Amino acid sequence: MTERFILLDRAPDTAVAVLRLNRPAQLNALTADMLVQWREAVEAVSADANARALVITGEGRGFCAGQDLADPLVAPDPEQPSKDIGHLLNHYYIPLVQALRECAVPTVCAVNGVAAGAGLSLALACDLVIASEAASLVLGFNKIGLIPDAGASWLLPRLVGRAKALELALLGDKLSAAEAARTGLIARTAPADQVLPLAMATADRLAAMPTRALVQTRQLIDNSLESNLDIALRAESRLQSQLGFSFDYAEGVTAFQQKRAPQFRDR
Ligand code: LHQ
Repeated sequence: MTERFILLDRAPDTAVAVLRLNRPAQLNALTADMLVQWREAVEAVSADANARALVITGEGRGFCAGQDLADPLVAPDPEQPSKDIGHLLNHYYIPLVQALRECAVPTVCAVNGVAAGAGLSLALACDLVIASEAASLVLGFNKIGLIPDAGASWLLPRLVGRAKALELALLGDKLSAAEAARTGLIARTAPADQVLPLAMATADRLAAMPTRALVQTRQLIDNSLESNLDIALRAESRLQSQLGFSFDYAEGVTAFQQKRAPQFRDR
C-alpha cells in the first residue's frame, strides 16, 4: 500500500480542510510520491464543494525541509551523471505550485517549524502565511549549487523587493519568523503553540466570506504585477460585472440592509 505522506481532513461539520505534510522524521522533506499526494490533495479541496478554506501545516517539529536530498531521483550519482533534476521540477513541483495558486478556496499556511528550499517556496505560494515564532525560514539553494526554484525566484522580489530578495537568495542565511514578517515575506507570526489555532481561526473567518470573490481577488492581485492600470481596471470591471449577478453579492447587500450576518455560499 502507498504510504500516506499527506494527510487531508475536513470534519463533516466544518468548511475548513486541513492538509498535513507527514514525513516528520525527515522534517517533511519532499519526495516525488509526496509531491503527487500534495497536489492531489489540493485538487481534491478545489473539487470539494463544501470546502471554503484550506490550512496547510507540517507534522512534527518542521514544516518542510525542501526536496529530499537522499531521494535517488536527485542524489548525485557518478554511475548516472546525466540525471536531470529539471524533470522533477517539471513533473512534480510546477503542477503543485500551479494547484496552490489556482486553488478554488483561500489557502493559509501554518509554518510550524523550519521551512527550507522548496519547502519555503511552497509555503510562500499560499495566500496567507503564518509562522511559529520558533520557526526559521531559509532558501539554502545556493548552499547546494542550485538556484531558487518552485516559484521562489518569481515570488521573492514581488514579496520583499529586489534588494532583500537578492540578500536572501545569495547569502542563503536563516531568517527568523519575526524578521520574515517584518520584511513582508510572510503575513504574521504566532507563539509556537498558537500558530495552528491562529491559522484555523483565520481559515474559519475566510470560510465565512464570499469564496469566489476572494479567489478572484487573488487572481487580480497576482495578475496586476504583470499588467498596467488600464488592463487592471478592465479586469476588475469584467469580474465585478460577473459578481454583480452572483448569489453572494445579493446576499451581502441584503444582509447589510437587514443588519444581519451574511450567509455566503458561492464557490
Ligand atoms: C533531510 C533534509 C532534506 C533529506 C533534513 N532531505 N533529509 C528541487 C528539485 C530538484 C532538486 C533539488 O532541489 C529542489 C528544491 C530544493 O528544495 S533544494 C533545497 C533542499 N533542502 C535543503 O537543502 C535543506 C537541507 N536541510 C537543512 O539544511 C537542515 O536539515 C534544516 C535547516 C532544514 C534543519 O536543520 P536542523 O533543525 O538542524 O535538523 P537536521 O539537519 O538535524 O535534520 C533532521 C533530519 O532531517 C536529519 O536526519 P537524521 O536521520 O540525521 O535525523 C536530516 O538529514 C533530515 N533532513 N533536511 N532536505
